[in-house]
Amino acid sequence: MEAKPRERTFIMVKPDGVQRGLIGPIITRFENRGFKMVALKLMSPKKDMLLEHYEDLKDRPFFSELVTYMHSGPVVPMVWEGEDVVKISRQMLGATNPADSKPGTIRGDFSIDISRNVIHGSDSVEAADKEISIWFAEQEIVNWRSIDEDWIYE
Ligand code: IDP
Ligand code: MG
Repeated sequence: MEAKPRERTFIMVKPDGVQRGLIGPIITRFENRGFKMVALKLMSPKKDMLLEHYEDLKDRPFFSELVTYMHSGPVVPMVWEGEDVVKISRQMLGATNPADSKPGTIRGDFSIDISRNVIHGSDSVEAADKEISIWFAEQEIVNWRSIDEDWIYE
């Protein structure tokens, strides 16, 4: 059955997260929180997609090493849906630098180095819309109603 889409965000397990077997644990956290997955795939990203995805950071000194890192292996892009999903996901990810990420956050539990911080999450609804359109075609996003919906939301 179809449902009216709630807010959406773009989440991606980075190459280190995939290599370290963290796809499952990361997905579990989003499922456990009550968010709904509406798109998922495993892929080797094209460099052009990474340049577009990280366009805002192109003048930063770490940009070329960031693109090399993100291009170093398969990634798992996803779209998750739910009330305030952008803001809550950022809290679940933790700070960009794992040294500042609180225990209990994904980066705070699974990473140490800022340039190997296992996961990406959109920082605003506008960024989410842009990022979703870079990584997914319209027909790859599935509009479905979860049976949990009536118990997660009032
Ligand atoms: P975010 O991923 O928490 O949104 P951004 O500032 O958007 O953080 O940076 C994007 C990604 O670039 C980070 O997740 C991290 O992988 C990388 N990055 C950010 N700052 C640094 C740095 O100072 N050195 C190396 N990599 C960095
Ligand atoms: Mg960012």
